[in-house]
Parts: sequence; structure tokens; C-alpha cells
Amino acid sequence: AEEQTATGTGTGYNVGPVSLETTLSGSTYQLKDPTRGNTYTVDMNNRRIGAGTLFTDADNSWGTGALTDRATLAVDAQYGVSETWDFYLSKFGRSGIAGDGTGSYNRVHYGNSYLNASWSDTCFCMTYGDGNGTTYGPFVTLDVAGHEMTHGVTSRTAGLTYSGESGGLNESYSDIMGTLVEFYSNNAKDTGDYLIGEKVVTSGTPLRWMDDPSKDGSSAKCWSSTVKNLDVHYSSGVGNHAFFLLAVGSGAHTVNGVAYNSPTCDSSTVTGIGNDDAGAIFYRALTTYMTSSTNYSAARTATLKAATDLFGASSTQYTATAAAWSAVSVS
Ligand code: ASN
Ligand code: ZN
Ligand code: CA
Repeated sequence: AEEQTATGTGTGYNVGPVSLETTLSGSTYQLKDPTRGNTYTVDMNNRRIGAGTLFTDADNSWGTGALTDRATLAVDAQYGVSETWDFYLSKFGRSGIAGDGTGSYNRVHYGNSYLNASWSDTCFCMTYGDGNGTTYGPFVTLDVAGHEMTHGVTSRTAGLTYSGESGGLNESYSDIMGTLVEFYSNNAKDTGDYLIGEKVVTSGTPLRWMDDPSKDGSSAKCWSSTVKNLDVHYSSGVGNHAFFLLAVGSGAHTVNGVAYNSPTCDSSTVTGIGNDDAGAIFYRALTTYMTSSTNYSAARTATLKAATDLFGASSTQYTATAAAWSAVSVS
């Protein structure tokens, strides 16, 4: 059938009403975005195997916001890609996860009561669980979408090995960029915060806190020689904490109505430089200076080189980058 780009509307569970670029194929609309590398979304029909079924619709109006409509979570997933794509393009000039304009795809309604989301380099695709209907809601949120797709970006750039300190850095980059996607999107139902997964857990308790990662009871807020032995989702705390200090600063701050209190490991005071400059420094470090074996000490060096490139070695941004790493005990 002849295919053309169309603009539809959708209502997601977490993002509410949004606009979506779709494909009109013959007389049927497909949840496939020709303006973002033909990224599309399939329904896994609560199975863990098979290709799933491409979401299609007769009138280009997708989902109702209710979970009883299977397309509702497809809206959240498709919009999550849109926002992540647009974030990387507008902030860093990166076209898609691989940087070459290639789209990915989303698999929603994966398995039964599946409590996770993931990126796969093999299928170049995202997988989202529905949650369990009680303590965990669907894992299809803006910060999780940005987190998972950033695993794809990291894989195509520095290639940080997913264990030890490089694994913690890999996880931290996903939390940082996922958070910046949430801020970029400025969604009325999911405004930017420095919390990870706050829309996933139905109690509203985040999975992770960037201002003080130790608030989850497991994550490291300061570097030590044993950080490398932690699960990567806990050793990520060092990088998340450094990024928060660089973007926002130490001590008490309220952003978008959320109160934070970020300690330093050396009793220093750090003054933040904002999300845009901090994000630019971290992105340039990831894509220009980091390698598969970069550890926290090398991450400090990489971000300082990036800060020099972007702002100069005498800039407040350079000084703040050094101060943020020192404040999490990374020298
Ligand atoms: N959702 C998890 C993550 O992205 C999946 C994993 O353990 N890799 O970190
Ligand atoms: Zn991850
Ligand atoms: Ca968040």
C-alpha cells in the first residue's frame, strides 16, 4: 500500500494527551514514525517470544489513558522514543540512538506482570513490562525510556563495559540522560526531577535518588575502592551524585516543586551550572573521551577535557566539574 506520514493524537497512561507522527498505509494508520527513523511499537500480547503485533488504528487516535486499552502503553512507549530522539538531536545534534538516523522499536505488554524494562543491542529495541497492578505500575515512563535508550547510545559510543566501575558509569549515564529527557519533555503529568522511576512504583517512592543516592539503602554516594564490587545499579550512585552536584549544587534546593538535599563527601560546597551545561559536558565526555574500560577517575579526566573543549580551562564550568568529582571523592 502507499505510505505517507500523518499526525495523530494519543493518550498515554503516564504522559497523558500527546501528538504522534504516524504512518498512513493504504487506509490504515500504523504506530510507526517516519520522521524518527520509522521507530514503531508492537504489542507482545503478554508473551515473551515472537515478533509481536504492530499497533494499527482506523482513525489515528491512539489509547484512552486507561490500561484496559492496549494502545495506551504503546502511546507512552512511542512518545518516550520521540522525546528521547528530540532531546539527543536538539541538545547534541545526535540523530537517533546510533547517530545515523536509524530508528528502533518498542515491545510493550511483554510477559505477565513483568517488572522491568530493557534495551537490547541485538534487536535494537526496547522492551517494557506492565508491572504487577499493585506495587509496580507499567515501566513505560519518560525517565525509564530515556534510561534504556541511553544504554544504546553508550553502547554505540564509549561502550562502557557493564561490570565494575565502568558498569556503574554506564548505569549512571542512563540515569543522567533519562533524567535530562524528563526535564526536556516538560510533560504536565511527569515534570523533570532528579529521581529515577518515581512514576513506576505506585507508592511514588523512586527507585533511585540522584541528590543523595544512599537514600535507597544500597547505592554509593561517595567513591571508595570497594564501589567496583557493587551491582552496577548501586555503583552508579557515584556518577549520579556527581552529576547532581554539577547541575544543581550541594545542600538544599527545590526544583519543579521537589526538595533535594545533596551532601558532599568532603564537606565542600559545590555551586551548580545547570542541566544544559552539565549535560553537554557529560555527553561530550561519553562520546569523545571515554572507552570501554573508563573508571571513575578516568571519567573525571574525560569530563574535564570535555569542559575545556566546550567552555575553556578557566571557565566556571571547568571549575565546577572538578569540584563535583572531588565532592564525591573522585580524584
Ligand atoms: N532495567 C535494567 C537497566 O536498564 C535492565 C538491566 O538490568 N540492564 O538497567
Ligand atoms: Zn540500566
Ligand atoms: Ca524521574
